[in-house]
Parts: sequence; C-alpha cells; structure tokens
Amino acid sequence: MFVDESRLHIAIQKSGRLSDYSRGLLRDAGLRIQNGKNDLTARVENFPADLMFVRDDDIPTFVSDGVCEFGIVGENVLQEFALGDLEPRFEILARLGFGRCSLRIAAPEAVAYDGPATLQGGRIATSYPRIVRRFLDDNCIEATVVKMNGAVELAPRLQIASFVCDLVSTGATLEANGLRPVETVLESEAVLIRTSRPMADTKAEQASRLVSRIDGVLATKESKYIMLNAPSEALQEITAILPGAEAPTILPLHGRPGHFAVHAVCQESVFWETLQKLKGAGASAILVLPIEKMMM
Ligand code: PRT
Ligand code: ZN
Repeated sequence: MFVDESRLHIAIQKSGRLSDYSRGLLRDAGLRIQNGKNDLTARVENFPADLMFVRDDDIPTFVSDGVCEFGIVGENVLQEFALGDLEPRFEILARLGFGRCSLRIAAPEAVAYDGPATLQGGRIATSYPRIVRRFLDDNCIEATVVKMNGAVELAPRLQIASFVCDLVSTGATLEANGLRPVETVLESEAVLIRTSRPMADTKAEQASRLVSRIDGVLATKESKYIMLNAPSEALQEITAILPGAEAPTILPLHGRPGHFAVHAVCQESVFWETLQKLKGAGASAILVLPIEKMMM
C-alpha cells in the first residue's frame, strides 16, 4: 500500500456493517470522497486525507502502528485488540452512535442458568477470547474459552462448547439456534480512534481540524435550536427546563413590555414532554429547529 506522508490516513471498514455509516460520517464532516467502493484507498478531494478500506479487525493495528492516524471501529474489536497488545497506542476520541450491539454469553434454552457460577468448568465458544477471559477472571470463574472465527452460535449443537459469547443486536440469531442470552459482557458501538504516535506539526494541525469537524457533526445530530417567547417572571424557570442549553440569548420583544424572546442551542434531545413543560412554565410560540452545522 502506497502511503503519502503529507496526508492523513483514515482507516474504515471496507464492506460490512460499519462501512456506510463511516463514509456517511466523513461526508457529513465535509469530506468529498473520490473513488468507488471496491478500491483499497480513496483520496479526499477537498481535505489532505486518504481513506483506507480494510477489514475491521485490522483497524486497531493500523492506527496503533501509526500507519493510519485515524480509524473507525467497533469497541468490541478494539478491546479485543487492546487486551492482547503489549502497548496499544491509540486513544478513543468519540463514540459515534452507530454499530451498536452487545457481546453476550448465551446458553442453550434447556440449561438452567443461575449466574456466572453456572459457567464454572464449562466451555465457551467465542470470537472474542480475551474479552471473555477478562469477564471470567473478574468473576473468579474457571472455564475453557474456545476461539472460533465465525458461526459461533453453532458450537453447542456441534458439541464444541456448552456456551457461546457472541455479538447480539436483535437476538434473532441466538433464538434461531435455540440459545438465550444470560450475561452481557460488553456494550459496544463504533468509535473514532486516533493514533497516540507523534505527528508532524502540519499533520497534527490537519488532524485537529478533522476532529473538530467530526465533533461538530456529532454535536448537531442531537442539538436543536429553540426559540420561544416568555414573560419576564417565567424566564428563570424556562431557562432551567431547556435541555443542555448554556447561556441562552434573551431579547426584549418589540411592542410587548415585560416579554422576551429566548433563543438557545440545546445539546440534548428535545422531546414533546419538554415543550409541554416549557408551555406550562409560561412559554409561547415555541419553535424547534434543526442545526445544520456547528463548530464549537
Ligand atoms: O469483513 P470484516 O472483518 O471487516 O467484517 P466482519 O464480518 O468482521 O464485521 P461485520 O461487518 O459483521 O460487523 C462489524 C461491526 O459491526 C462489529 O464488529 C460490531 O462492532 C458491529 N455490529 C453491530 C455487529 C452486529 N451489530 C451484529 N449483529 N457485528 C456483528 N453482528 C452479527 C453477530 O455476530 C451475529 O452473527 O450479527 C448476528 C447477530 O445479529 P442479531 O440481530 O440476530 O442479534
Ligand atoms: Zn472482522
């Protein structure tokens, strides 16, 4: 793989559950990605960065080695890597809100499960042997961990193991194989990671530009702009209700003495219940608007 030293390198999954979301996030951050999906790399036209399309399992290694400055990967893959590497060199910059799943231990329907002690002396098939081992150690359980690279849910039927530990989202796969989840070992989602290896000054500058853009995208996903009118005596209660709003702007309303317009960026979800509370506190003409871009 040819590596251009003057550009940032961002590793994302080539094809799989995280690919479209990862590309989408970078696009929302304003990166225009050049090539088709099947290439190994793609140039970003309007930012000094190249994308590397790889297996998700390779992303922690690339970032830790400094081959790529950034990567997007599931916490499950990242933790399994970190538990095995003597000196993992990356930091998690942000949780990205996609690729959500849980790593769960499951038992055949017929097995009476009564807490981790039930696993004592048993065999657990998994693609995440280090994470499972940590769970067993934390619970002072001795059991055999059998590493499988796929089709883990078949292990009990094939008598390879009595339990499995696998990723679950809807639970349909476990159910179809006569298994039920009994322990959650890890809650996972995709995260943005950055290498901890030193970068040249210009690269470091570009890297922080990229991070602040991505932070902006993540912030706008939840954030809303709220505008409302309120009498002065209700202002204190209303500003306390506004979710995640710092220092709202308060302006006098023309022609209505004692009445004010309140404008605020709310950095948390705004629900109908919140609007009802605001109204109950004396607010009127409440508007909630999406925010397209934000840079803090
Ligand atoms: O080729 P490459 O190695 O890059 O891809 P991969 O096949 O290893 O990974 P991929 O694309 O399947 O998943 C990438 C990441 O998505 C995982 O590492 C997780 O962080 C996340 N993710 C989210 C999931 C799931 N949800 C998920 N449900 N990864 C896998 N699954 C599988 C699970 O292993 C099981 O086989 O889906 C099945 C269970 O799904 P339900 O809905 O039946 O519970
Ligand atoms: Zn993989």
